[in-house]
Order: sequence, then structure tokens, then C-alpha cells
Amino acid sequence: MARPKIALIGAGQIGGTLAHLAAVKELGDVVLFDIAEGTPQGKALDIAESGPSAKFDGSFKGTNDYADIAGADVCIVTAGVPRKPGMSRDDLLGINLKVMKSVGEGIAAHAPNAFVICITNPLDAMVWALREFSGLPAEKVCGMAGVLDSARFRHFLADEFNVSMRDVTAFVLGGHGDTMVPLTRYSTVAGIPLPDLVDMGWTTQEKLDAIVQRTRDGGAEIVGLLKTGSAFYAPATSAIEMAEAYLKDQKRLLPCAAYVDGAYGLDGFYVGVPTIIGAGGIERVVEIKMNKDEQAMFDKSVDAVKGLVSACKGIDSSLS
Ligand code: A3D
Repeated sequence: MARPKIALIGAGQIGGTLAHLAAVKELGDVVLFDIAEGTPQGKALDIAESGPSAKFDGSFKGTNDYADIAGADVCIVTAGVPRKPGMSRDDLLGINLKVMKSVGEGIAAHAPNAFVICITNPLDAMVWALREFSGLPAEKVCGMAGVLDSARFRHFLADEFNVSMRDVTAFVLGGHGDTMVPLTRYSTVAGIPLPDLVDMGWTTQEKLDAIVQRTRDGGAEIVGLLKTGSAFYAPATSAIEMAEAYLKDQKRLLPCAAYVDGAYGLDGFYVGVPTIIGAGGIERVVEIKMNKDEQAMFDKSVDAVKGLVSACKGIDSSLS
């Protein structure tokens, strides 16, 4: 059986890391696409040359021609610009919206059957625009954010409790922005919810609140340290987890930016929710019960995403 084909649209920091992870995990043949000449070709060759030592097989091609993504099973989109210190994700909207138009058209023309994972920021608005521009079925287009935000939350919790991150599960919903909603009630250490761990004296409510805030600021913390761009190792690893769930029909329950129409009282736009990812793409949006406070945080986050989608419509009249 032929190896799956994975197209990476954008060969920058995240794109290159995605290619390397896909190679090491032997997920399939990789095509790296970018408008920058030489960058995707150089990264593809460099990764291919690591194969003999790392012991993976696969074909790695760098290209500036959309025709080379033809028939891709998965497309992961990082094309665009990242944040610099002092910028919010929303500051990227105007530039990256134009990029989503060309990427959406490229995917529609050459890889219309792919499962598409968008990473470009501001995530919830860009994945919505990418779906609109590509015209692909909504269940085949999603955004990576919740897996990363939950991973950051899990890392901070594992550190606080001095336990393996394997035993920490966490839930972060809503938009991928300052209003994201880390849900402590649904986050556990080996099944023990965080509020119970506070009662058990494992941590204090103040420390837990600080971890929740650090999770919300997780992207900015890395931008502040790197100064020249944003996080790439953890974002790439998170998207690969989603791609693997699709390619191997794992039916993973992962939080991601999915098209929500009906659930959560929403009518047809993208926001971070729990989903099942399998061979059908986003096979199911899982609707969980929220208490009053959680619902209020979620609603605020949804309003922020709605504002960004309206801004996109204001910039590109074909989206209205
Ligand atoms: P970077 O290293 O700058 O790579 C972006 C690449 O996109 C560059 O190589 C550009 O040449 C390329 N590019 C620009 N325009 C086009 C185009 N029209 N077609 C094809 N390629 C193009 O950035 P990065 O890899 O660090 O980040 C990529 C995106 O991911 C940015 O928008 C970040 O803000 C975003 N990001 C999202 C998260 C989430 O959790 C959602 C996390 C981290 C970064």
C-alpha cells in the first residue's frame, strides 16, 4: 500500500518541525510548500539526509508549485506570519487572511480530499476563512489550538504536582486567544478532578488560578523569550497528534477548532470544542455541560471569535 501523502503549506519554523516529526514517526511522504524559494527545498533535503541515521524511510520534496501537493491525504497550513513581541494574534489578521485565500484555492485545486489542519493565527478566524476559500466539507477542515493549549496546561500541572504528564488530562475550550477557557473541573490527575486536588491539599486555589493564567499567556511567554517569532516545537507536535488520529483512524477525543453548527447554541462557525478525530475527519463535536461561570467564559471567548470573523468579512467582501 502506498504511503500517505502529507502536504505542509508553509515551510517556516513550524512547517520544518512538522516535516521532521512526520519523518521520524514515518507517517508518510512529505511535500513542503512555501512561496520562499529554496526554503522548502533546503529543509526537505536536510530532513531526507537525516534518514539514514534516524532510520526512517520516506520521500521528502520541497516545492514552490501547488501542483506538487496533488492528492495529499493531509494538509497542515502554517503559511503566513507569526507574532513578534508586543503583537497580539489578532494583529496578524489582515496579512494572514490574504494568505488563507491563496492557500484555500491551492488546496481546493490540488488536494480537495485532504484533511486540512490550520495553524495560522489568529487561528479561529483563519480556519473559518480557509474553509470558506477552499469550499471543502466542514468536517475535513479544522484548526489546531486546543491540543497545544491543553498540553501547556498539562505540563504546568504535572510540574506543580510532581507527577508524570501521562497521568494529567486537561481541557481547554473556546477561542485560541486571551479568552481561552481552561476547564479545571474537567481536568484531572489520573481521574481526580483539579478542584478535588485543591481540597486534598495538593495545591492551593491561588496556585491553580496562576497556572490557568499562565496557560492563557502560554504563547506570549514563548514569544517574549524567543523575541524573533513564536513557539514551534509544541505547536507542530500537537498538529502531528491530530494528523496521526486522522491517518490511523484512532477516534481520538481531542479539543480543536471545529465547525460548530447546532451544538453549544452556535450556528455555523469555528471555535475550540472537544471533537472525535478519525478517518472521517471531525467525526463528532462533543457537547459537554458547563456551569454558569464556565458558560460565561465560553460565551466571552465565542464573542471574541465572532468579532474576528466579522473583521475578515469587512476586509474581503467575497466572505460576506
Ligand atoms: P514562520 O517561521 O514565519 O513560517 C511561515 C512561513 O509561511 C514562511 O516560511 C513564509 O515564507 C510562508 N508563507 C508566507 N506566505 C505564504 C503563502 N502565501 N503561501 C505559502 N507560504 C507562505 O512562522 P511559524 O512557522 O513560526 O508560524 C506559522 C503560523 O502559525 C503563524 O501565523 C503563527 O502565528 C501561527 N502559530 C499558531 C499557533 C497556534 O497554536 C494556533 C502556535 C504557534 C504559531
